Amino acid sequence: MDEVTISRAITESYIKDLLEAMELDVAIVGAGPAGMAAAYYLARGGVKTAIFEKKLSVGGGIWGGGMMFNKIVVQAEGKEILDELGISTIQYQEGYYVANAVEVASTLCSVAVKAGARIFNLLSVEDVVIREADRVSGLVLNWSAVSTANLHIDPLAIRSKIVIDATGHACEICHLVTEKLGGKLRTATGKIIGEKPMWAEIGEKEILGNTKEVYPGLIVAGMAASAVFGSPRMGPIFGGMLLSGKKAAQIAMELLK
Ligand code: 48F
Repeated sequence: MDEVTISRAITESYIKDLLEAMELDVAIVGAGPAGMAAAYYLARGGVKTAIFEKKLSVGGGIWGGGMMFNKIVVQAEGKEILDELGISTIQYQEGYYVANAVEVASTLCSVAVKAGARIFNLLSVEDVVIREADRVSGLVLNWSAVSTANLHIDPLAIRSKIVIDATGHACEICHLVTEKLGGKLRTATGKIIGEKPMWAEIGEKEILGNTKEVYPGLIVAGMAASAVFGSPRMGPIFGGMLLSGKKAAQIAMELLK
């Protein structure tokens, strides 16, 4: 084995992937449950898609379950997605199904990649690209380590027909659009309304209605959708996140037609 050949193999194949991701149909920000579910359904539908995740690991809030008890709960509709992906669940009571958080995170990642989605970890989205009368048309990327080390290094950009904000509670892409661009979101106020305190039932009920194109070229999914539209948080019930990711994929596919 030759060290330089190993290094060339890694460098060339990574650069090839990155070059291919520079022109996407759908760019997803955040590899939590919503982002990975969206990536899976998009890639399965033949859409050229990639996720950009700022952390080392994918999975977002899945791994920790509820308060580090690494189990998650889904309702019947969410269980259908877990069944489809071959993830086992145990019925706790009627309508409450428990899954192993580690199995959920690793399987979601695996099915998305096997379906053809690319996942780039350690890359932070720090801005959006705007074109055609204020349409979100791409992302501005930098290594997460650059901001951690507070280095002054310019980013690179990719183009994408659609962007999905799946950044969770922080709804970072919607913040960029409103604060930096002064853009009006399709919410009651035109701004980010902000997440409400916990109410699992209402939070889960409202998340699908909140999953939509919130600005031209920008779809919001998962907890970001709840935060943007002012719905309650729901805690460690994850069915809504998976269903929201699936719906975001469907909306993106409609918009791409
Ligand atoms: O937080 P996260 O898991 O969002 P989600 O898919 O799911 C929410 C649940 O985990 C949980 C919940 C369930 O009821 O309330 O909180 O909506 O995943 C978001 C991912 O986005 C990444 C972040 O590291 C996380 O993995 N992320 C956030 N901002 C950026 C980003 C950014 N600017 N660039 C790249 N990745």
